Amino acid sequence: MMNIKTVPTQPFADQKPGTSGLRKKVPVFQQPHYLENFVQSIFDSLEGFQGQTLVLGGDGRYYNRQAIQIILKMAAASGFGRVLVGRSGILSTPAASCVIRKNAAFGGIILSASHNPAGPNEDFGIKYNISNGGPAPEKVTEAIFARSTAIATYKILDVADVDLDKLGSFKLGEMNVEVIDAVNDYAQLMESLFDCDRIRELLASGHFRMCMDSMHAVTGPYAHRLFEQRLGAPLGTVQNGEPLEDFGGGHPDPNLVYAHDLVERLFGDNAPDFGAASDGDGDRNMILGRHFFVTPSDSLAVLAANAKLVPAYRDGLAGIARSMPTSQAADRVAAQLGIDCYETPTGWKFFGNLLDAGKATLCGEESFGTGSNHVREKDGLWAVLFWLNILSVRQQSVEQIVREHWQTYGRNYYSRHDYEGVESDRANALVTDLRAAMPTLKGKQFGGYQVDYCDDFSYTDPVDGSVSQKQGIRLGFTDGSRIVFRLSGTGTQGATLRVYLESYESNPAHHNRDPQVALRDLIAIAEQVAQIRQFTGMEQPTVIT
Ligand code: VG1
Ligand code: CO
Repeated sequence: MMNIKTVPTQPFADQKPGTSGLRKKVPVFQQPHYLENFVQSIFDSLEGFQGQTLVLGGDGRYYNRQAIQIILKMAAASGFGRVLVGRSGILSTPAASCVIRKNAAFGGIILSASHNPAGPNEDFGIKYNISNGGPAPEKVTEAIFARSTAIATYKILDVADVDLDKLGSFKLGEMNVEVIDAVNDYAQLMESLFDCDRIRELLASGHFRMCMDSMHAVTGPYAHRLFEQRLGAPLGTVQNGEPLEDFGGGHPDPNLVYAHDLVERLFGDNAPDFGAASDGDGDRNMILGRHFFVTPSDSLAVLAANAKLVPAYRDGLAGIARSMPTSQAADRVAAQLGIDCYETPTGWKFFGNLLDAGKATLCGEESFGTGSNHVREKDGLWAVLFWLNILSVRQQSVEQIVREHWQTYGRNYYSRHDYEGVESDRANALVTDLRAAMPTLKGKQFGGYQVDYCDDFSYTDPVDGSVSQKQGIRLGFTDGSRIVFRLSGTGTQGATLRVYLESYESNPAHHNRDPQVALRDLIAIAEQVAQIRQFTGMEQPTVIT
């Protein structure tokens, strides 16, 4: 006899998903009914899942296990036929996408706040992915939010917690739960895409040294299995490979600021040839060569230009897609290849339709995210393997490959300046003022730069025609340089202002500049136009990438 409880509840007003799901501090999620309300709102906005499969897993952060117990009991009460859950509740974001696709699941719930710090007073997050394995499109997230503002009850099975640490299946009410190996399907997929023999030769050669920093987040088990067990890299190649509930107290955001241990090694004496890091949930990546940093925007362009070296992309790319603030380096490769380049709003959910429709093969964001049509999420370890595949074929250093790329296509100098923890009112006031100034900026001269256009980016999805407005204020100059302003949609405290800066340099004699120097004039223009210091009360950005 199934014991389904119907629990009365009241709406919470703050369950609007952001760029990538709902993210809040753990104590917010721990409030009675908070998580349950959101999960029931997801289920209530879906149709036709009775008897179907749900995939469930997370990045292993604090509250992951408790949340999974709750969601399992709610899925059983709502009539799912089967839940595939990663052992110990672990699935990286790209692995969850892979498992959804491979098992033709109805959808998936991913528990993650990505790179945001984890722990009892840090961040937690939840998002829903649809049957293509990708983040729910805005239409769905809006329906979930609408439902969350009206919810009155949720259903949950009244049973004891289940054991998630043993592989195998069991019944929860009438629903099957299968505890699966979190790595298998994903590792198989990776091995089907790349030239593993060559990568193995490279890694086992003894001439090439690699260092992978999993930052005590979810990719540890994946990286150990792939690099050390399957591809022959020496033990110790993966560092910080044990996922911890608080990520070891760190901030698993793979960039020059937060991945400092790795950066020190790659820029130190006797540095390895190749370094990489991934984020909390495994969808981001940072690529380093010896004494060399690859900008994510450049990484996308280099992957695209070298895609034919990888078995999965040997027949060429259908197209490339990048988020609007991402540099235009990939556009130049697309032009050369004679393929389309799409410009989407920030967030991976906007790539799904392009990938499904076969319009794009590779996608990327400036925020250390790259991916392809192999899943419907950005994929950190995929990008690392892609680079290894290129390195193994070209037998050049990371730096040589990027420098040659710049010689061929020119260099897009790029940087993002983040102002974190700004008071929300002040950040909103900055944006309001900037919007008001927009009409006066076109044609204006700032030193050597003339404003070509100024707008608030609006995107019309070429597949389903849906429109997303106000996706970032763009200031484009006649020489192709750009400044973009937008507010983050993933933070949990105050507001984060992001300022994206880009300029183009065709002359190889000028490819050696520090981006902060090359972009100095644009940085000053951004300040002049948006009065960043005055509005934020900050003298400089909190993070520069
Ligand atoms: C940020 C990035 C965006 C990325 C998103 C989710 O969003 O800028 O490119 O898709 O995080 O990535 P925002 O709204 O804070 O700028 V993850 O790895 O945090 O899931
Ligand atoms: Co992430």
